[in-house]
Amino acid sequence: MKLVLAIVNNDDSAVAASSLTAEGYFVTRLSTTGGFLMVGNTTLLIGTEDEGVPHVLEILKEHCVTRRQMATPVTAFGKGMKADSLPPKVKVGGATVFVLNVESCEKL
Ligand code: 2BA
Repeated sequence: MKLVLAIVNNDDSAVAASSLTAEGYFVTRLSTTGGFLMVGNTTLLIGTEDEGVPHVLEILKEHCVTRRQMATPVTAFGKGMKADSLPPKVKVGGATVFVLNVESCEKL
């Protein structure tokens, strides 16, 4: 069994989660915050059998869009960066996905 952990844009998370659910996957949505931009994103947890992973990745790819997002002054100055040293925008997403081995999954 695997745990797919996918960090996605808030705007894509509802449609991605409902498409996964409609295809029979079990999904948990966590509200998370990116350490770089310091804005909200969503982390989806999807526990699935190994053979489900490629399909899960396909669904995420279909619904999670790459965006260019402003690096805000808060982001920069919190790190001691100067405004003129900033890239004006960074490329974010579609999804950052980690696939982890699961030792066991119990529903008690
Ligand atoms: P953030 O940390 O807010 O990062 C947003 C975007 O800023 C990243 O997009 C990347 O383009 C850029 N970025 C992040 N850290 C950077 C750094 N140290 N130097 C230069 N540019 C940097 P994505 O790579 O698509 O990541 C989107 C979100 O996924 C991240 O939001 C973070 O919440 C998560 N993430 C991405 N890679 C991760 C990793 N290796 N471990 C944990 N979380 C990760």
